[in-house]
Amino acid sequence: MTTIAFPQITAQTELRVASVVRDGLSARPRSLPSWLFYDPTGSHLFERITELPEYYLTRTEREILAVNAAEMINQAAEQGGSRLNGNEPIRLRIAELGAGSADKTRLLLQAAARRQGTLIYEPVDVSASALEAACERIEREIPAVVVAPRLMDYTQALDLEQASCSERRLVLYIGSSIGNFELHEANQLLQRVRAALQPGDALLLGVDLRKDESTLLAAYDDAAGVTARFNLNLLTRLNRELDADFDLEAFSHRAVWNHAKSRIEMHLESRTAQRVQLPAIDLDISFKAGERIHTENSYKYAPGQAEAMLSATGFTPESTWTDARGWFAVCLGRVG
Ligand code: AVI
Repeated sequence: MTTIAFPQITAQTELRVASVVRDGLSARPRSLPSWLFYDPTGSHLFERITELPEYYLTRTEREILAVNAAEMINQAAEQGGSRLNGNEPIRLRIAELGAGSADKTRLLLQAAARRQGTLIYEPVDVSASALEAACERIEREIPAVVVAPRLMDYTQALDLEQASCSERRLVLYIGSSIGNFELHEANQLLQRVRAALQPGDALLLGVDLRKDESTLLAAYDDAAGVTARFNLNLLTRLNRELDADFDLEAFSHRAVWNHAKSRIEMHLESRTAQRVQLPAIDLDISFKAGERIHTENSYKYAPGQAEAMLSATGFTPESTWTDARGWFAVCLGRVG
């Protein structure tokens, strides 16, 4: 059982929460960053979202991985230029950004373990509890995998240990998490990943693709109301962590398709004119009826867009795997 403690990160997070909430709620239009969703309740609600009938993303990506994991692993290990000498077989070392529950990752780890026997897996996450859950699950289910957790905020800095000369690193950034960043931020993140890698290493990127509006809206406004609870939980978090007095009954969940920007937006809409106080950050806000707090963007990529982003950030796009409906894509980019 791996126990991960890192109190410094908790203190940094508290300061960061106070600062982003003060800035975001004082701005017009008002906004909050989507990483605030993921307190323990929010993480649990997100896991429930991934199982909803309307939320096609996780299921579709899992299907793609289930069919293609062996090919993805073989390609990551065997193609592309090599920095390796002699006849030594190439071993993959797999890192994953935002480990989450590591559910779909198992398919890739199992394929890699079948190919090379044992394997090092480095889940990278800012949440110690998410890392612990991922470690516990992977160590229990795939004994051939040695888990080496990395507690860090990869959106700020990515610091991976140098791989040995007989290893090639494969970084997983799956689950469409890149879609929650503005396009320029997504590019910066990919550049940061590129900078942490060496020639021959590879990135496996999962992106959600554009599709009809009704499918998209249902995925972000499900009939059971789980996504609404996920969105509103952000206010519960501010009540708890910043002594705020948001009345959850006085805000509604809204999911909107922004066609021009090709993204689903989530908002919290004030049902009435009301005042909210956040004494911990010395903020007092007056909401008009109908005024919104923008809480998330989820970009839906055009076919070929992820490959173009990989090219623009120093990777050579080598292969793309998709599902029969063309709803989701997993792309392999190689460091040249
Ligand atoms: C984590 N991320 C990829 C999810 C998404 O679909 O953008 C977060 C989410 N928001 C609402 N439902 C799920």
